[in-house]
Amino acid sequence: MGLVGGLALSQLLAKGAVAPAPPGVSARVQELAAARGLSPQDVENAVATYLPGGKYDEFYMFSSGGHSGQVAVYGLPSLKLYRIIAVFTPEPWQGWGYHDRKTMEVLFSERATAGRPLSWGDTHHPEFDRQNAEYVGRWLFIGDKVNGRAAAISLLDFETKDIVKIPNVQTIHGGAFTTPNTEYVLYATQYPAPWEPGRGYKPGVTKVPWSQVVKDEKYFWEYMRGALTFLAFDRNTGRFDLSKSFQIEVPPYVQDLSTISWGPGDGLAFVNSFGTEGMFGETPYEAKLSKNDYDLLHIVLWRKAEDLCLRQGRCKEINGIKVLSLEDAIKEGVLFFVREPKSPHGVDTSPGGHFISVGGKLAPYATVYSTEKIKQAIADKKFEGQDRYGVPILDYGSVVAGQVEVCLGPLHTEFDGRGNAYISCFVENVVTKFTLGSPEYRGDKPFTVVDKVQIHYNVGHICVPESNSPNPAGKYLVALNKWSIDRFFPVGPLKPQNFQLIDISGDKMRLLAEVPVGWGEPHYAKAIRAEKIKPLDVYPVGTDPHVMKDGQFQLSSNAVTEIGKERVQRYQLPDGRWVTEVWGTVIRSTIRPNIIVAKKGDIVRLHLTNIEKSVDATHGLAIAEYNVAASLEPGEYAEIEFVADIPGVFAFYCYEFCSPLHLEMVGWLVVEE
Ligand code: CUK
Ligand code: CUA
Repeated sequence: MGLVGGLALSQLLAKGAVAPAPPGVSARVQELAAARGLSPQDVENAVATYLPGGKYDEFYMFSSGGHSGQVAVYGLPSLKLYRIIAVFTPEPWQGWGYHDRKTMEVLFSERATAGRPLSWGDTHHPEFDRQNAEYVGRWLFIGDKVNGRAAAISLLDFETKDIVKIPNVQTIHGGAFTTPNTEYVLYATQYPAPWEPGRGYKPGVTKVPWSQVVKDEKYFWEYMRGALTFLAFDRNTGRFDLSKSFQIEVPPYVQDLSTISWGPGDGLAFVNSFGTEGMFGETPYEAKLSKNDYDLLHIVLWRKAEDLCLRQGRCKEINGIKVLSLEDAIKEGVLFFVREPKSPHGVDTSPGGHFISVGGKLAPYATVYSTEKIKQAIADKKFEGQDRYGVPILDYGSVVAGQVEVCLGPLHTEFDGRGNAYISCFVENVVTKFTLGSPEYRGDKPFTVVDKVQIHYNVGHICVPESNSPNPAGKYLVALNKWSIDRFFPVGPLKPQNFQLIDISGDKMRLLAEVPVGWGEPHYAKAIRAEKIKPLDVYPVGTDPHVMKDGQFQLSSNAVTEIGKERVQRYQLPDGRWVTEVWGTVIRSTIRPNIIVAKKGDIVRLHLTNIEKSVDATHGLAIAEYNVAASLEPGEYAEIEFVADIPGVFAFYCYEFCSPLHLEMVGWLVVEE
């Protein structure tokens, strides 16, 4: 029994020192709380977020993993980590990139790497597919900042289906963001790249005066460019389609976050930028790139650009994608700018599509623009000037709906669907709640700060389920905090980041829970109502989950679906090399065949099918000395290929503990001289 000040709880209760437990809450709860030093608020928070086994969370949250190159899946409100999805970085638990041939293709093909030795990525902004701007939850898109790549993840089996290197860009950041019916996934450049006029950027090929472009202003402005890429995605095959995609050449400012609007803002895409001062010369950039009093928000009429590129043939194909030149983007009225607060890192569309909110980390306010006013200003040609390339700058006063002094270091805005906005404040360590204007907010305090909550520490992005869609579930907000400092068990100098869960259902925000992220780095997260995600439990036996037709996974003709039908064949290729090809099965607790004989130098190709139909009956294949790791979920077919380059006898085994005879699920690879 817990003691408080030397008295047992029952004695305290008897003395009236502790409030009696409410009906249904046992005195034992108070006893436990007292023993563990938990306040009544702690207990309330625990009850608000505790999720017993067998009960499911209300929301799925998908978080980027930064330089881990992966994506993670959490639940809200529990903040439980359910799994990590391998994307740009090999991952052996999922058999991702260790000789499973299809995963090797997704990761390392020419399509994914453009011939560069890339084996990791930097994931930043996950995004769902949409229909009528609402989130669907069948697909998740993400980008690789460091290598300018895009990836598509199926939310049927939570596996990456496609990685494509985006032509003409080196790094990207403002992506993935989807158009209202997933016609395109937008990826905006981060840092500009050397760009040959009319010939774009291609690593190792583009010829411009390299040293001058980073030293000399004149060359920099002439030969460096960014691009906004609208990648078409084919839901039937689960692949991006470059032939139906287009790109808009933009000035060499540093493009940052993006949003694509709907409703009154339909047809508009927005991209933050900073660094309008130019990334040339030896001045420390941190001093130089914030000299201007404002930065330039890009406004893109993407439907117009689509029409010019894909229907009117006005775009030139450069390195495999149709590109609308900067000159034509200006001439045709596709690209405009408007001033935005300094060092912006977030541009977000309100649920009704009426507003765009931008926070600039070096200005203490959020600027809220009206999408209707922006369209009107474009139609009326209300410009206050133009940039050095002639891109018109819209008249600021004509398009701003409100400017709210929110905090120090405002960054990213999310919405609750009740007329309120929430903005993270990196410098002040708070999340600030403020009201929007009419028609989305109906009260008498438009554009007013109404609440603040303290954050621990250095909050980057925030996540309200289904914010940035017409229908946010404004119940919770997760703060993705860069530093945790003293909040958790110390684990060495590399500290985990901190996810903090905030209840936003009432007038006042309430901090409910926090977890050390434990891996990373999460930059941005998107959450969705759980009922929208419909994951597969088992694959139909023989499914090749990397081949998709009409939006469905296909059965492989190489899958063996019955015990006894396994076979081996050895044959010579026209080029003289030999192949040992095996069609096998795995099921508790045998790998068939369990002896595989090849000759040194053979290409060994294993077609393995997990013929289990039970939920969770995953098997794996690990081969000693050969770096093979393949995970075979129930029903899954996989093709494993490697060259038997050293002779000997090598154990192979199932690496997923599957049954009492898991350790007996083993065999031998014999490689003869
Ligand atoms: S992100 Cu890293 S905190 Cu949008 Cu690339 Cu902001
Ligand atoms: Cu199959 Cu362990």
